[in-house]
Amino acid sequence: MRAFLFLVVLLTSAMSATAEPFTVSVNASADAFVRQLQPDSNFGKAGALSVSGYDAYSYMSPSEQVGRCDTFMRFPMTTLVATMNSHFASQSWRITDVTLNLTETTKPNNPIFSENAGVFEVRWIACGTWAEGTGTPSAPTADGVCFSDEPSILNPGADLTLGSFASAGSGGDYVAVTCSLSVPAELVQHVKTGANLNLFLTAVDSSLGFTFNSRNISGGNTLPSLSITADINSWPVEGDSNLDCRVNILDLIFVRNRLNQDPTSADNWQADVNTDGRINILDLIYIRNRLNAVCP
Ligand SMILES: [Ca+2]
Ligand SMILES: [Ca+2]
Ligand SMILES: [Ca+2]
Repeated sequence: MRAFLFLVVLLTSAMSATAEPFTVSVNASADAFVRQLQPDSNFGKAGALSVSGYDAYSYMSPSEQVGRCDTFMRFPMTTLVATMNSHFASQSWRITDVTLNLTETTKPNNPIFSENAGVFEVRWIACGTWAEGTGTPSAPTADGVCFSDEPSILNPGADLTLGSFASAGSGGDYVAVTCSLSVPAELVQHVKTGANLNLFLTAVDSSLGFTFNSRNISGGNTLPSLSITADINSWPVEGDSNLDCRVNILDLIFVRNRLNQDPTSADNWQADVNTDGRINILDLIYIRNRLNAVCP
């Protein structure tokens, strides 16, 4: 009997142990920069991407104004979500960190590129229909996204900023620029659907000249990637938002006090009991349908 009890304790502690955070990285499936001074040109096949401000000047030809350049990037989420689902054996996981990994290059091989320290913004955009195109700085095309498309792609009412980040602008070849993005509930929900994630990078500082590797760069250089880290959601019993092993009025109060808050912040994940990336009436209903449940 004593041995049996010991086994039960062992099993219980194994089941309640927190899973280790798990990270999956994906490379971009499309990327392209656009340039204000060549508003109808596409550069989707260039080996570099560029984010520069209006006052940026050419790295190779310092008297030549480069002007504003913005960058579009697309990351596929289908395989990432499948990998997470497989790793965590269910949909019951939460995203704790999203990082954009870029590699600055300080010897861009074309006068269209600039190199100067400054700050840029990373924005998640709702529009996913832009085309990468096949143009290069020496042979621009019209078969993909270009600067004049921006008004039809960007949507201030739906796009969300994910933070601002600094580029050093110098310091040698191939400097890693790691952008730890904010993770709003809308982003979590979007990623979990497996839909592509589309990002837009634009200068905050007008003198910024940030040139970095695109997915098209050759020679074994580091490609742009997005890393997503997730952890398992672990309730002792389904609907037990305050983790006290019983589903009751206290769990409803716990959720009510966090309604519409960001589920990735602090212990708010506990309130998203139906794991859909939002804290709302559906979580209250989820708990109501499980009232009086207790830990097994
Ligand atoms: Ca590209
Ligand atoms: Ca409870
Ligand atoms: Ca929810």
